Amino acid sequence: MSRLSAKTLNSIPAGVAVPNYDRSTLTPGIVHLGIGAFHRAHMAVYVDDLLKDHPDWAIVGASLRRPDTKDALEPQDGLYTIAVRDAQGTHPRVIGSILNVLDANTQREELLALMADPKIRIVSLTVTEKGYCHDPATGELDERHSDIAHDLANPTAPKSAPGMLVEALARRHAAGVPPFAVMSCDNLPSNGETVQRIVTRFASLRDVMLGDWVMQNVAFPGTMVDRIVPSTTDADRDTIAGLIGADDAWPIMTEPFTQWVIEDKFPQGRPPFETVGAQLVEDVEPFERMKLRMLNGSHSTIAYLGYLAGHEYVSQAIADPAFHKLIHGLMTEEAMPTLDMPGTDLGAYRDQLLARFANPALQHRTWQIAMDGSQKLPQRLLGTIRDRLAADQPFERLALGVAAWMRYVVGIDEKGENIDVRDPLAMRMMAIAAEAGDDAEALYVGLVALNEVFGTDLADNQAFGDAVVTHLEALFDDGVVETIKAVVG
Ligand code: CS2
Repeated sequence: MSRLSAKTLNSIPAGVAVPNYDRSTLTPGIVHLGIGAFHRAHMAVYVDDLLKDHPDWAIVGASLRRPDTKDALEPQDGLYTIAVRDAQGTHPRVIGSILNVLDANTQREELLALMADPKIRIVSLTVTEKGYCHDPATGELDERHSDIAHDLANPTAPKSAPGMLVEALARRHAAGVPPFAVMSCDNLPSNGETVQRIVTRFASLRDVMLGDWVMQNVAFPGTMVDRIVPSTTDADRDTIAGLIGADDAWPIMTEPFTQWVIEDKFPQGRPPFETVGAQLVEDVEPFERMKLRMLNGSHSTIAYLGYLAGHEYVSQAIADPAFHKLIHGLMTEEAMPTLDMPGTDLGAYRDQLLARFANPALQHRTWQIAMDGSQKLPQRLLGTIRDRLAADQPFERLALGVAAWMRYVVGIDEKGENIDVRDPLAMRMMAIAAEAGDDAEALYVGLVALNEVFGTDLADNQAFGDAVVTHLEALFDDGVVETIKAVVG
């Protein structure tokens, strides 16, 4: 079978949508750092929808860590398939908005030169939470991070996302080119402001004047991004080859739902995202908070408990009535009261989330969501818990989510099998767990002392400690299934 590429595009069967524009007329307006599955299922699709009338907004992607996406897409001229999965089947479409992918490690100069080019007006990012090299509890740059130390010592040859952004901005500043807007599409709280704080701090550490210039001149629009995108498997590749009649080394499987809320702050212009379904708003924060606390808070809770209960996929966990009741309660009783969203029917939002989690065609691994918990917990569960504590309201289900994370990072499941815990703090957490053994209190005390996750306020909070330790003891003594049953009654 031939490979998907510009040459083979016209032999794709009718019925599979392909780019509705002439790719040879495209020019890049966006550089995207972190060209993973999420970007290709989300922003790249919105851009694909508008290139016909706005060909100067195509994307050049960059991989900062592994060149695997570049290796997959290069022989395909940047083309790839996205397949929407629902109960009716798998619906493929070929996306053409990514012109090419640069590997930041081997093509750093080329990438920085492009980022410094006036035709690039937006640099967007999906580098995951840990890619910002920050302290998740405070949202400040982690100045002791090894990549940050490297980039401060070698500012013109950076490897971190903040280092790349600042070097490109410094080059623009020196050349009198107005700055690009920096648009984070990651699940960070107040992602625009958070990235502004991190990038400005990094720039000031390089040079105080540069820091001031970044502070005064660079726009950091916030966004709320939403689409569930499981990792692609070999079976998915086979399915896609069957549907499009060509091999695609890296198709993306996703759900029908997609949402993008963007703060309208683009001094150098932007594509008309509102014409292709995005919501442009003045203040994105309430949307982000809703999504992080409702969707992602539930997701992480399902991931840890679900994995420990032997569920490979989110849909399997949520099909269990006890899980369903727990997550319904977590959202309704504990997350929704902390949100201020006039005009939004939060009950309908919750029901839609429960239905999305239940999509059996999606095959979203609990293990995938469980990754990088130390970077995710603060904005998904801990902020909500802080608000509940401040209002003197119960937070039992949220505390169970935190306890499940603590149980998970021990690295051994209920059958005694090893768990492949992926997390930047994995080594430290495993050491804490080894020390604690099966003593729930000791495990809690060790983990809660991770200030970059819990801050000092939660570590010192008796009510928080009591709630988490009680659940942790139940998880060790009775197992996940019984613990959930006890909570949902
Ligand atoms: C998930 C998210 O992997 C995870 O941590 O919770 O990637 C989630 O699927 C997206 O935020 C949905 O928009």
